[in-house]
Amino acid sequence: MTGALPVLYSFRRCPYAIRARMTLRYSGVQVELREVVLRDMPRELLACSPKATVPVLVLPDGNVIEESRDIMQWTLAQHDPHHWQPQPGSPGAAVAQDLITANDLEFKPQLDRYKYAERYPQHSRAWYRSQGERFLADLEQRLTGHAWLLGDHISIADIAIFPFIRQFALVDRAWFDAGTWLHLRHWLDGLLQAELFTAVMHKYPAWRSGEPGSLFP
Ligand SMILES: N[C@@H](CCC(=O)N[C@@H](CS)C(=O)NCC(=O)O)C(=O)O
Repeated sequence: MTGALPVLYSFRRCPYAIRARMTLRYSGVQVELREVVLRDMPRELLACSPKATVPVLVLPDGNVIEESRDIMQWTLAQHDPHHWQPQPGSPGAAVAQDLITANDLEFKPQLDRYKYAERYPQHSRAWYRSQGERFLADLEQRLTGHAWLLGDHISIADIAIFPFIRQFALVDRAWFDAGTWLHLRHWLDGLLQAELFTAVMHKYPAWRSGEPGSLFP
């Protein structure tokens, strides 16, 4: 493995890591992928990112990008062939930022409580689900009459949010399929079937210290 590549510490099923890998694959920026075990984070990762979450991107110059959203931004700044990134200062740019923030700060905690309701006995699973449904309703409205969240063009917002909607739907797919999320379901299923997603879900062996990682994409 060449030492000149950025190193991506990743975990296959982590939604934050999925959106980072999808963006890297789209942009064609090559990295050395190191698949981690969450409960046994490698010391190399902890040395450069003590907060101990994935994904983390370590650049060849030693800079460390510790947030998946920043990894997406950095990657698109390298190469963005189909303009996932809205024009800076455009209304689309503001909407994308707001949607991703709502996803990360409001919807993700609701998703966790819905998914792991037994750990949060204050409310029922259905109650936590109803909290998350408000975000689904917003997305459904945006997708009514448009293929993508910002309009007729796929963007960073679709990819940043998709892995979390996937998880939400997976908690009880029968419930999700029976709901009124016609356009959201279509959007989700399209992305689930896209090569961009299926390819980044390839299973890599857990990385071991001192061994080369895997070339990605
Ligand atoms: N804000 C971070 C969140 C990353 C995150 O929470 N990743 C989870 C996995 S999905 C993690 O590494 N958790 C550490 C653990 O469970 O020990 C980002 O966007 O990258």
